[in-house]
Amino acid sequence: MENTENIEQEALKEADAAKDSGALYEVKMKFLGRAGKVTALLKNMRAVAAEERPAFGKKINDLRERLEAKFSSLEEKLKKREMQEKLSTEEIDVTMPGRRQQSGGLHPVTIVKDRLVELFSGMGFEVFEGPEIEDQYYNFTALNTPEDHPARDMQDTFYLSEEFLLRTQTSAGQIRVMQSQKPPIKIVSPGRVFRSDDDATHSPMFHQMEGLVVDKGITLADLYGMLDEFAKAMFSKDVKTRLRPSYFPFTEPSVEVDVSCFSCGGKGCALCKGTGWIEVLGAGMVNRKVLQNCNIDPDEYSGFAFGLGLERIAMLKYGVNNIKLFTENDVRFLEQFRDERR
Ligand code: 2U9
Repeated sequence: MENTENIEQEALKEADAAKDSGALYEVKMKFLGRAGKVTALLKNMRAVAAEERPAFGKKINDLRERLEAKFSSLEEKLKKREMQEKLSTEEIDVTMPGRRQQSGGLHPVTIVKDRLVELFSGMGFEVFEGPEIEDQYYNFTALNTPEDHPARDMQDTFYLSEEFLLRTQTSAGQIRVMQSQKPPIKIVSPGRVFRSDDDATHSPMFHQMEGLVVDKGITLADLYGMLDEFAKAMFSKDVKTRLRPSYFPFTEPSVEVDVSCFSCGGKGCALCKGTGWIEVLGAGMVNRKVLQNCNIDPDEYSGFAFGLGLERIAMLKYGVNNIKLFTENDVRFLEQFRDERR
């Protein structure tokens, strides 16, 4: 009983001496906390004679209530004082320059992709994105690439197993569309492709966009007209387009597509290496064998296809001289495209 009075005096004294709400909290814990002195008294109940226990218990509970009331009134006072102190010492300098909100921007390859999707959607193409992991059949066999073609070589293609590989061209996915849909087919496929290739203009991962049109009566003239529209919209309305003969297993005839140099207008400069022309993509009429592989009768239907590298287009459009810049993600490079829209 005596002990409780001493403890009360001690608690009141220490509480009054607390300089701030933090110190007060410490005092409160010292007495009322789980390991506090008042709590310890309750734990000592056993040492008290049975007939005195009710009176003793009440005494401690009363003490606890008195102390709690004391602590909360002191706490309120201290907190109020602390808030006033804070308000009178802290100040806001409204003349300070604001922190600039750094806004992000789109990656140049995304900008080119979006622009192309917009352009081809406007011409009635649908977007189809196939899987990045393909098998030999879709990536090569269906596209008329012979068993011994160098493109199939381990040195050029990343194999995951004997059968599965990382697609080297998005046309692999377009085969699936041809097998599951009847013509007319009019699709573009943007996406990542992978080739074991590595220098200033080639990267083991890059982005392509391939297009495919299959219907009755499609000719090379349709391809040429469409490509000419594409080149004018993508580079400049003054550019001219020309086709050169080429070879791809999946198209016959195959062409390489040049645009007149949009930097010098065709007179010859560093960008076009003095030739006046810049190669931008490959294309051709879908090989009869590819149509047959997809159960499309080549005597009834014909089609054209084209493929372009998004990094290549971005390099030409924005004057980028190394393809690695697109994957390094150096902010000093990327921020130059922040306000670029197309
Ligand atoms: C199907 C059949 C044929 C797509 C085509 C090219 C020509 C071409 C290159 C451009 C730069 C690849 O990324 S690159 O290295 N592509 O030259 N691509 S024809 O032909 C197809 C597409 C789909 C069913």
